[in-house]
Amino acid sequence: EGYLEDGRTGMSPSTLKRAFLNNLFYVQGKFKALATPNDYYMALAYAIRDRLLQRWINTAAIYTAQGSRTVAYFSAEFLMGPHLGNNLINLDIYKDVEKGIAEMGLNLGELLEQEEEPGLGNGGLGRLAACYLDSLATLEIPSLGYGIRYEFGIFDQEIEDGWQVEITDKWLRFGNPWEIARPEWAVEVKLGGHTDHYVDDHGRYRIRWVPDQQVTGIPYDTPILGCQTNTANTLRLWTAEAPESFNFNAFNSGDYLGAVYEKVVSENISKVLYPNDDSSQGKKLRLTQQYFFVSCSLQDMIRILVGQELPLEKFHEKFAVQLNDTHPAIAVAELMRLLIDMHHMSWDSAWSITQRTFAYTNHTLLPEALERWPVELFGSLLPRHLEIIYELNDRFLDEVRIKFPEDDSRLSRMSLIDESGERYVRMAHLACVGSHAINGVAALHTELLKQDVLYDFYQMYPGKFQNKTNGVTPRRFMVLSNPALTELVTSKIGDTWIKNLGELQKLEAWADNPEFQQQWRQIKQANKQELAAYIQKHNGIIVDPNSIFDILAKRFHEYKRQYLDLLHIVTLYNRIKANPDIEITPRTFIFGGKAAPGYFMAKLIIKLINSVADVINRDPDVRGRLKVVFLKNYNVKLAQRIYPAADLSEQISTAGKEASGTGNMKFALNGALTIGTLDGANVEIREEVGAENFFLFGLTAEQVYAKRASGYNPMEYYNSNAELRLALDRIASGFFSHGDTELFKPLVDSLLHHDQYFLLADYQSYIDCQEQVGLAYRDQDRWTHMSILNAARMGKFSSDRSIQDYCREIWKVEPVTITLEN
Ligand code: 26W
Repeated sequence: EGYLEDGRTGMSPSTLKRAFLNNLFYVQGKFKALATPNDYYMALAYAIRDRLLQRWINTAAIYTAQGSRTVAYFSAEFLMGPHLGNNLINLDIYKDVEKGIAEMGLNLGELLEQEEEPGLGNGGLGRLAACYLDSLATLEIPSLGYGIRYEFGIFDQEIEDGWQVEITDKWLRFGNPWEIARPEWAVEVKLGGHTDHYVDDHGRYRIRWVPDQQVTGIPYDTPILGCQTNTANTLRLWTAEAPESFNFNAFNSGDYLGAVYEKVVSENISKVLYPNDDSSQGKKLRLTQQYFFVSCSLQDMIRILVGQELPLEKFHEKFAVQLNDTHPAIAVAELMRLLIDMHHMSWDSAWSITQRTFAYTNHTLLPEALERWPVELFGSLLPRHLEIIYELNDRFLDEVRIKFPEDDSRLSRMSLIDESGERYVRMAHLACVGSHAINGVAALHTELLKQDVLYDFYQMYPGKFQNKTNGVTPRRFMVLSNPALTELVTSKIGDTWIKNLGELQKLEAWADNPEFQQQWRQIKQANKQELAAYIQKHNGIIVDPNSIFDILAKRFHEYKRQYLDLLHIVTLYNRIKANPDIEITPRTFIFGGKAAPGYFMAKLIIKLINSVADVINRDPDVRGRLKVVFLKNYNVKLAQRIYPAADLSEQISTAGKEASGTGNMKFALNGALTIGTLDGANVEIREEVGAENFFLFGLTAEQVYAKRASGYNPMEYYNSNAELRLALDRIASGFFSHGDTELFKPLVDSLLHHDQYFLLADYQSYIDCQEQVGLAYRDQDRWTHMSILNAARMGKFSSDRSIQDYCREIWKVEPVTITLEN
């Protein structure tokens, strides 16, 4: 009594309230009559940031004092989503804050809406990195995320006349309360120029890189708080600036504009995220971005090592570096350069350290997404690295020759340099050679890597290959986004499932309990109503919360087959037109996702969805039984609204194409049933939930390969399947395009003449399976039973499980407990 909690660390409701009002006055310079929603958001964010700082500083102090072994997660993308709500959950003060905010006449939900999300990623790969940071902190693993602080993240998607329009994402416009700049830890990065071979003062042969440009990397740190622990790790993102002094000469000689131009060129490096998640286009700026953040990060790690008075020979003992796809794979050559040229280590010692430092995760089987850089371009930006890669390649190919004598075609297949036409540096090969572990992101994907994409490397180094099935964080994708379901679950099995998702299995005991079933249904219904309100507000479409919410939300790509979903919709519509009284389970089809700005076919599919929606939603014959909705600007914020409201999760990629998928896990965790192919992690989801609780259709990966090999002819399916023919003819006829028969011709033709992704081969199986979905939904008890079992059996797909596997089998790193000294 009479004791006043510290205003910056105290967690009682009254202290939090005082901190909030203090910030409103002294940080935002406002009082309630003048405050905007953003002022309130900022005031709360700064109050929460203070609580994070206390944990962050204690964490850093303990890691430094103990010299802890540390994971460095290198990723060109971190798709974090809004921080405030997640931090409230992980601090375990969400409810208290919600109440305190309400007592001041405000609404926490509205404040949370203010946060501009850091969309520093394209999709699955970037979001996976964010889930992994959450799990690393929750599991108390010393770790750093290293990446790029893009000034503009993934574009905002607008829809105009049914077409996608891209708008720059100015996420830093109102400031970012979650980051702290650390200019005192800036590093210099060289670019371009040439190398210089010389003999030093001690008569030793040395190589010097003489660059023609230099940029400064400034680190910006964001604390990453674990759930119900004091651990707060760091996400360190680099911004590129012109070095203070670099063009001082030009400046002094009167070339003011020249000097300013240099500054602009430097700052371009961290300006914008490349919005492609499908093809590698060999753009020099992209390689510059990759090299920039990798060089900054490795130099930063050497600074940390030296600061802890550890010798460079211990680099791999101090750090485990994970390469998130090949985007940071240049790190293999950069660490070699730093150790050899800058720190005078021998080649063999440097190589041993390098290989023991890195591990590589592959995220894609699409050949067009494998990164390769024209040798010319590569050498003009990184002349020294090209020399190092040539030397690595000579030594590597000697190893291959010893293991596989007299096999020239193998040598050319495995070479770090593709010499079949124009010469390229193959980044996946560099990553494989420079790493001690290589992993795929789902069991099937890892098998396909071993049998196909990385077959030669598997033969060469079978011991390097491992599987690490992806996972998602239940904190953001359940506790934060689905509070009602969280409360129901906790009321039955306690709350330890939040950090130990396997415990959800205890829900199985309730799967047939009528009262529990009813509560489960009511929550889904309420979540659907909320999404329905969002749809009405943003699309002006009224949807029926009693209909099946059938949702496909992910990046647009032909292999993900949004178009197949559309063929089902058009088929149902055709049935209604042919027989208006037909019995049909009412459905609301919801789509969300962005297309790469240069991906014509993906953008045309978005246009087709919106065109079909315009017709179906208006047609009185449909009598509201079908609705089609395209939600614009699918991002983490919107995803958090979508998963809790889904009945049916569409995971319909061509088997053998989707490496894992992670949305599939988030939907099922929130009680959606999956209709899906045997692709990526769907295979394992089905294994876990049981075949009887999963709607399976389509060819297997093996059948797809066999069909391709024996000559696939989509026209045969068109000719022999009347409903399919009718659906395609409707689209081709201009029915959905005001009579324009040209607009969607590229889409129809691509199916009839190529159908690279086997939509027509899978069409009938999909339609039949959807029929089963409709029937199952009519039996609400059965559906609810399946829904409960789906959620109850998601334990495997927590990112905590994934991270534990990485820690034990790749990183060999242990937790460090953080205590709060003050
Ligand atoms: C070079 C252009 C480029 C950019 C990004 C090519 C490829 C990518 C990523 C690898 C695309 C991506 O996000 N892949 C997804 O990674 C997820 C996390 O492992 C998987 O769940 C998805 O199946 C995979 O498509």
